[in-house]
Amino acid sequence: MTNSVTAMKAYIAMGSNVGDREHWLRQAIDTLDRHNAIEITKVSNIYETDPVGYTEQPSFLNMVIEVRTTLSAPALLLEQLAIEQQLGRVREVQWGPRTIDLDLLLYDNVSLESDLLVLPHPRMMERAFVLVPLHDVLSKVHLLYNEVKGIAEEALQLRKEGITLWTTIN
Ligand code: X6L
Ligand code: MG
Ligand code: MG
Repeated sequence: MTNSVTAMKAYIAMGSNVGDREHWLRQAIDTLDRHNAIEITKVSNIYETDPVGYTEQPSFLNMVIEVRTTLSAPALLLEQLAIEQQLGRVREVQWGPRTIDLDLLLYDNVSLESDLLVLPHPRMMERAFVLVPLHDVLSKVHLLYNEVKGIAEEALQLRKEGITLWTTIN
């Protein structure tokens, strides 16, 4: 019954490369924040990044948020998927353009591998578009902080994945 009473800290990566990208990011934040069991506690800068994986698509805006939630990790993931659908995400091409993508990176210090969800996110340490905004918001006492900081600072310096600061949300 742990998760029904205890708020857990989680980190969610967000990306958009269709239409008014900043609008979709703000809509996703607002929708998460309106959920009774989710509180937004930190919001990273927004970065513009070159598409990775499938490169023939528009550039992305990427950011990461920290939330506190009484939802379990699978329940939080389902909420993220619901928001992707509410904001008009249509899964056409794998790795293709999307109004909004919400990826659960970290949930407390949980490690898990189920068919639904793998935590920590298995590819997060390889992606500048995840690590640079994660470094903005990750708790300095988190087990991964020093590793994230080192990779993120170098990636931003080298403009890995074309990463550049887009804007800072209030
Ligand atoms: C080889 C093969 C090397 C595949 C990389 C990397 C595939 C990332 C998919 C890969 C490979 C992904 C975003 C993106 C996507 C995003 C930026 C993905 C899934 N999402 N590029 N590409 N931002 N900049 O949010 O992450 S598609
Ligand atoms: Mg993604
Ligand atoms: Mg995703």
